[in-house]
Amino acid sequence: MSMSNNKEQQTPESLAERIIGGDRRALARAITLLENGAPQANRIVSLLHQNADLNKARFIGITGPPGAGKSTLSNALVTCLRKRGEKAALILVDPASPLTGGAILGDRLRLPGHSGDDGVFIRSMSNRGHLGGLSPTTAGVATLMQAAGFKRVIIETVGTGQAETEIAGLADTVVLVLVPGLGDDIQLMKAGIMEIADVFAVNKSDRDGAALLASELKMSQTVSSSDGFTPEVILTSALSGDGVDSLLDAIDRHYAHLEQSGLIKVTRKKRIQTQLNGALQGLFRNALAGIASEDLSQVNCQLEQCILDPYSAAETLWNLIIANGKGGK
Ligand SMILES: Nc1nc2c(ncn2[C@@H]2O[C@H](COP(=O)(O)OP(=O)(O)O)[C@@H](O)[C@H]2O)c(=O)[nH]1
Ligand SMILES: [Mg+2]
Repeated sequence: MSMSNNKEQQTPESLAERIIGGDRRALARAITLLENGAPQANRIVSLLHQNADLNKARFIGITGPPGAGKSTLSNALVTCLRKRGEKAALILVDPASPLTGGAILGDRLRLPGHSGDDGVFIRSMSNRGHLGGLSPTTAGVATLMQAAGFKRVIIETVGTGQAETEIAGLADTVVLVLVPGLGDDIQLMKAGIMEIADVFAVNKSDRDGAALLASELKMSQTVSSSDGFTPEVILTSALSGDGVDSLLDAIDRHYAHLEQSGLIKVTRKKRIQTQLNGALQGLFRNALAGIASEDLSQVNCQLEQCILDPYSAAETLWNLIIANGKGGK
Protein backbone atom coordinates (compact mmCIF):
# COMPACT_ATOMS: atom_id res chain seq x y z
CA MET A 1 0.00 0.00 0.00
CA SER A 2 1.30 3.46 -0.88
CA MET A 3 2.01 5.95 1.87
CA SER A 4 -0.34 8.54 0.50
CA ASN A 5 -2.02 11.00 2.81
CA ASN A 6 -5.41 10.40 4.42
CA LYS A 7 -7.40 12.40 1.94
CA GLU A 8 -6.02 10.43 -0.98
CA GLN A 9 -6.80 7.14 0.70
CA GLN A 10 -10.48 8.05 0.81
CA THR A 11 -10.87 8.24 -2.97
CA PRO A 12 -13.06 5.50 -4.45
CA GLU A 13 -10.01 4.12 -6.28
CA SER A 14 -7.84 3.82 -3.19
CA LEU A 15 -10.68 2.51 -1.04
CA ALA A 16 -11.45 -0.14 -3.67
CA GLU A 17 -7.79 -1.11 -3.83
CA ARG A 18 -7.53 -1.41 -0.07
CA ILE A 19 -10.75 -3.43 0.13
CA ILE A 20 -9.38 -5.90 -2.41
CA GLY A 21 -6.25 -6.07 -0.27
CA GLY A 22 -8.44 -7.13 2.67
CA ASP A 23 -8.22 -3.89 4.65
CA ARG A 24 -11.02 -4.05 7.23
CA ARG A 25 -11.07 -0.31 7.91
CA ALA A 26 -11.48 0.46 4.22
CA LEU A 27 -14.27 -2.09 4.09
CA ALA A 28 -16.04 -0.55 7.09
CA ARG A 29 -15.61 2.93 5.60
CA ALA A 30 -17.06 1.89 2.24
CA ILE A 31 -20.03 0.20 3.90
CA THR A 32 -20.76 3.40 5.82
CA LEU A 33 -20.53 5.46 2.62
CA LEU A 34 -22.94 3.07 0.93
CA GLU A 35 -25.32 3.14 3.89
CA ASN A 36 -25.28 6.95 3.87
CA GLY A 37 -26.04 7.08 0.17
CA ALA A 38 -22.75 8.85 -0.59
CA PRO A 39 -22.28 9.20 -4.36
CA GLN A 40 -18.74 7.77 -4.32
CA ALA A 41 -20.08 4.50 -2.88
CA ASN A 42 -21.54 3.51 -6.26
CA ARG A 43 -18.16 4.12 -7.84
CA ILE A 44 -16.45 1.90 -5.27
CA VAL A 45 -18.86 -0.98 -5.82
CA SER A 46 -18.54 -0.66 -9.55
CA LEU A 47 -14.71 -0.61 -9.34
CA LEU A 48 -14.92 -3.79 -7.29
CA HIS A 49 -17.11 -5.42 -9.91
CA GLN A 50 -14.42 -4.62 -12.46
CA ASN A 51 -11.35 -5.52 -10.44
CA ALA A 52 -12.19 -8.05 -7.74
CA ASP A 53 -12.86 -11.74 -8.19
CA LEU A 54 -16.51 -11.92 -7.20
CA ASN A 55 -17.31 -15.32 -8.63
CA LYS A 56 -16.05 -17.56 -5.88
CA ALA A 57 -18.07 -16.19 -2.99
CA ARG A 58 -21.25 -17.84 -1.82
CA PHE A 59 -24.15 -15.92 -0.37
CA ILE A 60 -26.19 -17.78 2.23
CA GLY A 61 -29.57 -16.29 3.14
CA ILE A 62 -31.11 -16.99 6.55
CA THR A 63 -34.80 -16.27 6.77
CA GLY A 64 -37.77 -17.28 8.92
CA PRO A 65 -40.18 -15.93 11.52
CA PRO A 66 -39.05 -13.62 14.32
CA GLY A 67 -37.62 -15.47 17.29
CA ALA A 68 -36.85 -18.63 15.32
CA GLY A 69 -33.19 -18.23 16.16
CA LYS A 70 -31.90 -16.78 12.88
CA SER A 71 -29.29 -14.55 14.53
CA THR A 72 -28.12 -17.28 16.90
CA LEU A 73 -27.93 -19.77 14.05
CA SER A 74 -26.10 -17.34 11.76
CA ASN A 75 -23.56 -16.79 14.49
CA ALA A 76 -23.21 -20.54 15.01
CA LEU A 77 -22.64 -20.96 11.26
CA VAL A 78 -19.87 -18.38 11.42
CA THR A 79 -18.25 -20.31 14.29
CA CYS A 80 -18.54 -23.50 12.29
CA LEU A 81 -16.99 -21.92 9.18
CA ARG A 82 -14.10 -20.58 11.26
CA LYS A 83 -13.44 -24.08 12.59
CA ARG A 84 -13.17 -25.19 8.97
CA GLY A 85 -10.68 -22.42 8.33
CA GLU A 86 -13.02 -20.29 6.21
CA LYS A 87 -13.51 -16.55 6.53
CA ALA A 88 -17.09 -15.46 7.04
CA ALA A 89 -19.00 -12.19 6.86
CA LEU A 90 -22.41 -11.71 8.38
CA ILE A 91 -25.06 -9.11 7.58
CA LEU A 92 -27.94 -8.75 10.01
CA VAL A 93 -30.86 -6.71 8.73
CA ASP A 94 -32.77 -5.22 11.65
CA PRO A 95 -36.23 -3.77 11.49
CA ALA A 96 -35.99 0.01 11.59
CA SER A 97 -36.98 1.33 14.97
CA PRO A 98 -40.35 3.02 14.54
CA LEU A 99 -39.21 5.78 16.89
CA THR A 100 -35.70 6.58 15.73
CA GLY A 101 -35.77 5.19 12.21
CA GLY A 102 -32.45 3.54 13.01
CA ALA A 103 -31.53 -0.08 13.42
CA ILE A 104 -32.27 -1.69 16.73
CA LEU A 105 -28.81 -2.99 17.35
CA GLY A 106 -29.89 -5.71 19.73
CA ASP A 107 -28.72 -8.38 17.34
CA ARG A 108 -25.21 -7.07 17.18
CA LEU A 109 -24.99 -6.76 20.94
CA ARG A 110 -26.13 -10.32 21.39
CA LEU A 111 -23.56 -11.84 19.07
CA PRO A 112 -20.32 -12.25 21.00
CA GLY A 113 -17.50 -14.63 20.35
CA HIS A 114 -15.75 -13.25 17.26
CA SER A 115 -14.18 -10.01 18.41
CA GLY A 116 -10.53 -9.78 17.47
CA ASP A 117 -10.95 -12.42 14.77
CA ASP A 118 -9.87 -10.98 11.41
CA GLY A 119 -11.60 -13.83 9.64
CA VAL A 120 -15.01 -12.55 10.73
CA PHE A 121 -16.81 -9.38 9.73
CA ILE A 122 -20.24 -8.64 11.18
CA ARG A 123 -22.43 -5.70 10.23
CA SER A 124 -25.94 -4.78 11.36
CA MET A 125 -28.07 -2.56 9.18
CA SER A 126 -31.57 -1.18 9.28
CA ASN A 127 -34.14 -2.15 6.66
CA ARG A 128 -35.30 1.49 6.75
CA GLY A 129 -38.89 0.41 6.47
CA HIS A 130 -38.10 -1.26 3.14
CA LEU A 131 -40.30 -4.31 2.54
CA GLY A 132 -39.03 -7.66 1.34
CA GLY A 133 -36.74 -8.57 4.22
CA LEU A 134 -33.55 -6.80 3.15
CA SER A 135 -32.27 -3.24 3.28
CA PRO A 136 -31.89 -1.35 -0.02
CA THR A 137 -28.10 -1.49 0.41
CA THR A 138 -27.74 -5.17 1.38
CA ALA A 139 -26.65 -6.31 -2.08
CA GLY A 140 -23.98 -3.62 -2.26
CA VAL A 141 -22.67 -4.32 1.23
CA ALA A 142 -22.47 -8.04 0.44
CA THR A 143 -20.44 -7.20 -2.69
CA LEU A 144 -18.02 -5.10 -0.63
CA MET A 145 -17.52 -7.99 1.80
CA GLN A 146 -17.04 -10.41 -1.06
CA ALA A 147 -14.40 -8.19 -2.60
CA ALA A 148 -12.58 -8.02 0.74
CA GLY A 149 -12.02 -11.75 0.53
CA PHE A 150 -14.97 -13.10 2.48
CA LYS A 151 -15.91 -16.15 0.45
CA ARG A 152 -18.96 -16.76 2.60
CA VAL A 153 -21.43 -13.99 3.19
CA ILE A 154 -24.32 -14.90 5.47
CA ILE A 155 -27.32 -12.60 5.24
CA GLU A 156 -30.04 -12.71 7.91
CA THR A 157 -33.30 -11.12 6.79
CA VAL A 158 -35.39 -8.88 9.00
CA GLY A 159 -37.77 -11.60 10.14
CA THR A 160 -40.85 -9.48 10.51
CA GLY A 161 -43.07 -12.40 9.62
CA GLN A 162 -43.83 -10.87 6.24
CA ALA A 163 -42.99 -12.89 3.17
CA GLU A 164 -39.32 -12.06 2.80
CA THR A 165 -38.73 -13.35 -0.67
CA GLU A 166 -36.20 -10.71 -1.71
CA ILE A 167 -33.39 -12.84 -0.29
CA ALA A 168 -34.06 -15.43 -3.00
CA GLY A 169 -32.84 -12.90 -5.53
CA LEU A 170 -29.56 -12.39 -3.73
CA ALA A 171 -28.50 -15.63 -2.03
CA ASP A 172 -27.17 -18.78 -3.66
CA THR A 173 -28.74 -20.84 -0.90
CA VAL A 174 -31.72 -19.81 1.23
CA VAL A 175 -32.06 -21.45 4.64
CA LEU A 176 -35.58 -21.23 6.05
CA VAL A 177 -35.45 -21.44 9.84
CA LEU A 178 -38.56 -22.85 11.51
CA VAL A 179 -39.19 -23.83 15.10
CA PRO A 180 -41.68 -26.08 16.84
CA GLY A 181 -44.51 -24.38 18.66
CA LEU A 182 -44.78 -21.16 16.67
CA GLY A 183 -48.05 -22.28 15.12
CA ASP A 184 -46.66 -24.82 12.70
CA ASP A 185 -49.55 -24.80 10.28
CA ILE A 186 -49.48 -21.04 9.93
CA GLN A 187 -45.74 -21.10 9.40
CA LEU A 188 -46.00 -23.70 6.67
CA MET A 189 -48.84 -22.03 4.87
CA LYS A 190 -47.27 -18.61 4.66
CA ALA A 191 -47.54 -17.83 1.00
CA GLY A 192 -44.36 -17.63 -0.99
CA ILE A 193 -41.97 -18.42 1.82
CA MET A 194 -41.84 -22.21 1.58
CA GLU A 195 -40.97 -22.05 -2.11
CA ILE A 196 -37.79 -20.08 -1.60
CA ALA A 197 -36.25 -22.57 0.85
CA ASP A 198 -33.25 -24.53 -0.43
CA VAL A 199 -32.59 -26.00 3.02
CA PHE A 200 -34.91 -26.19 6.02
CA ALA A 201 -33.43 -25.74 9.48
CA VAL A 202 -35.72 -26.93 12.23
CA ASN A 203 -34.13 -24.98 15.04
CA LYS A 204 -34.57 -25.32 18.81
CA SER A 205 -34.37 -29.07 18.34
CA ASP A 206 -33.71 -29.20 22.07
CA ARG A 207 -37.42 -28.52 22.46
CA ASP A 208 -40.43 -30.80 22.14
CA GLY A 209 -42.01 -31.05 18.73
CA ALA A 210 -38.89 -30.46 16.63
CA ALA A 211 -38.72 -34.01 15.28
CA LEU A 212 -42.44 -33.90 14.49
CA LEU A 213 -42.11 -30.63 12.61
CA ALA A 214 -39.15 -32.03 10.68
CA SER A 215 -41.09 -35.10 9.59
CA GLU A 216 -44.10 -32.98 8.63
CA LEU A 217 -41.81 -30.88 6.48
CA LYS A 218 -40.33 -33.95 4.83
CA MET A 219 -43.80 -35.36 4.14
CA SER A 220 -45.01 -32.10 2.64
CA GLN A 221 -42.35 -32.32 -0.04
CA THR A 222 -42.94 -35.75 -1.56
CA VAL A 223 -43.06 -33.99 -4.90
CA SER A 224 -39.63 -32.52 -5.41
CA SER A 225 -39.29 -29.06 -6.82
CA SER A 226 -39.16 -28.43 -10.55
CA ASP A 227 -35.38 -28.52 -10.80
CA GLY A 228 -35.23 -31.99 -9.30
CA PHE A 229 -33.81 -30.85 -6.01
CA THR A 230 -35.56 -31.66 -2.76
CA PRO A 231 -34.56 -29.32 0.06
CA GLU A 232 -33.03 -31.14 3.00
CA VAL A 233 -34.51 -30.81 6.47
CA ILE A 234 -31.88 -30.42 9.18
CA LEU A 235 -32.49 -30.37 12.94
CA THR A 236 -30.40 -27.73 14.69
CA SER A 237 -29.94 -26.29 18.12
CA ALA A 238 -28.28 -22.96 17.51
CA LEU A 239 -27.69 -22.46 21.23
CA SER A 240 -25.68 -25.64 21.74
CA GLY A 241 -24.37 -25.84 18.19
CA ASP A 242 -25.88 -29.29 17.63
CA GLY A 243 -26.64 -29.93 13.97
CA VAL A 244 -24.95 -26.75 12.73
CA ASP A 245 -22.19 -28.74 11.03
CA SER A 246 -24.82 -30.83 9.26
CA LEU A 247 -26.59 -27.65 8.22
CA LEU A 248 -23.40 -26.35 6.67
CA ASP A 249 -22.92 -29.65 4.84
CA ALA A 250 -26.48 -29.42 3.49
CA ILE A 251 -25.84 -25.83 2.35
CA ASP A 252 -22.73 -27.04 0.52
CA ARG A 253 -24.64 -29.92 -1.08
CA HIS A 254 -27.20 -27.44 -2.38
CA TYR A 255 -24.42 -25.30 -3.80
CA ALA A 256 -22.85 -28.35 -5.44
CA HIS A 257 -26.24 -29.05 -7.02
CA LEU A 258 -26.35 -25.49 -8.38
CA GLU A 259 -22.94 -25.96 -9.94
CA GLN A 260 -23.55 -29.43 -11.34
CA SER A 261 -26.94 -28.56 -12.83
CA GLY A 262 -25.76 -25.27 -14.24
CA LEU A 263 -28.42 -23.47 -12.19
CA ILE A 264 -25.68 -21.33 -10.70
CA LYS A 265 -25.93 -19.21 -13.85
CA VAL A 266 -29.61 -18.51 -13.13
CA THR A 267 -28.75 -17.59 -9.54
CA ARG A 268 -26.05 -15.19 -10.70
CA LYS A 269 -28.42 -13.58 -13.22
CA LYS A 270 -31.03 -13.05 -10.51
CA ARG A 271 -28.37 -11.56 -8.28
CA ILE A 272 -27.32 -9.11 -10.97
CA GLN A 273 -30.95 -8.00 -11.31
CA THR A 274 -31.21 -7.58 -7.53
CA GLN A 275 -28.03 -5.51 -7.57
CA LEU A 276 -29.36 -3.41 -10.43
CA ASN A 277 -32.58 -2.78 -8.50
CA GLY A 278 -30.62 -1.81 -5.40
CA ALA A 279 -28.42 0.57 -7.39
CA LEU A 280 -31.44 2.17 -9.08
CA GLN A 281 -33.20 2.62 -5.76
CA GLY A 282 -30.06 4.24 -4.37
CA LEU A 283 -29.87 6.66 -7.28
CA PHE A 284 -33.55 7.45 -6.90
CA ARG A 285 -33.20 8.12 -3.16
CA ASN A 286 -30.30 10.44 -3.89
CA ALA A 287 -32.26 12.18 -6.63
CA LEU A 288 -35.17 12.73 -4.23
CA ALA A 289 -32.77 14.04 -1.61
CA GLY A 290 -31.39 16.42 -4.23
CA ILE A 291 -34.69 18.27 -4.60
CA ALA A 292 -34.53 21.70 -2.99
CA SER A 293 -36.28 21.66 0.38
CA GLU A 294 -38.48 24.65 -0.50
CA ASP A 295 -39.72 22.83 -3.63
CA LEU A 296 -40.34 19.72 -1.57
CA SER A 297 -42.28 21.53 1.12
CA GLN A 298 -44.31 23.41 -1.47
CA VAL A 299 -45.41 20.13 -3.08
CA ASN A 300 -46.13 18.64 0.36
CA CYS A 301 -48.17 21.67 1.31
CA GLN A 302 -50.28 21.46 -1.85
CA LEU A 303 -50.67 17.75 -1.24
CA GLU A 304 -51.98 18.28 2.27
CA GLN A 305 -54.41 20.95 1.10
CA CYS A 306 -55.58 18.63 -1.69
CA ILE A 307 -54.55 21.18 -4.32
CA LEU A 308 -52.41 18.41 -5.75
CA ASP A 309 -53.36 14.72 -5.87
CA PRO A 310 -50.59 12.21 -5.06
CA TYR A 311 -50.10 11.28 -8.72
CA SER A 312 -49.70 14.85 -9.91
CA ALA A 313 -47.40 15.50 -6.97
CA ALA A 314 -45.26 12.52 -7.96
CA GLU A 315 -45.12 13.86 -11.50
CA THR A 316 -44.05 17.30 -10.25
CA LEU A 317 -41.27 15.75 -8.15
CA TRP A 318 -40.19 13.54 -11.04
CA ASN A 319 -39.93 16.59 -13.30
CA LEU A 320 -37.81 18.33 -10.68
CA ILE A 321 -35.49 15.32 -10.55
CA ILE A 322 -35.10 15.35 -14.32
CA ALA A 323 -34.47 19.09 -14.35
CA ASN A 324 -31.81 18.61 -11.64
CA GLY A 325 -30.18 15.84 -13.63
CA LYS A 326 -29.91 18.05 -16.70
CA GLY A 327 -28.62 21.00 -14.74
CA GLY A 328 -26.16 18.94 -12.73
CA LYS A 329 -24.33 17.33 -15.63
N1 LIG B 1 -33.86 -23.37 23.28
C1 LIG B 1 -33.31 -22.79 22.25
N2 LIG B 1 -33.36 -21.44 22.14
C2 LIG B 1 -32.78 -20.87 21.07
C3 LIG B 1 -32.15 -21.61 20.04
N3 LIG B 1 -31.71 -20.76 19.11
C4 LIG B 1 -32.04 -19.52 19.52
N4 LIG B 1 -32.68 -19.58 20.72
C5 LIG B 1 -33.19 -18.45 21.49
O1 LIG B 1 -34.32 -17.89 20.82
C6 LIG B 1 -34.37 -16.48 21.00
C7 LIG B 1 -34.45 -15.77 19.66
O2 LIG B 1 -33.22 -15.99 18.97
P1 LIG B 1 -32.74 -15.03 17.82
O3 LIG B 1 -31.50 -15.63 17.26
O4 LIG B 1 -32.67 -13.61 18.25
O5 LIG B 1 -33.95 -15.18 16.78
P2 LIG B 1 -34.25 -14.32 15.45
O6 LIG B 1 -35.28 -13.31 15.81
O7 LIG B 1 -34.81 -15.32 14.49
O8 LIG B 1 -32.97 -13.74 14.99
C8 LIG B 1 -33.13 -16.11 21.81
O9 LIG B 1 -33.49 -15.98 23.15
C9 LIG B 1 -32.21 -17.30 21.60
O10 LIG B 1 -31.32 -17.48 22.66
C10 LIG B 1 -32.12 -23.04 20.19
O11 LIG B 1 -31.62 -23.78 19.34
N5 LIG B 1 -32.71 -23.56 21.30
MG1 LIG C 1 -32.40 -11.80 14.45
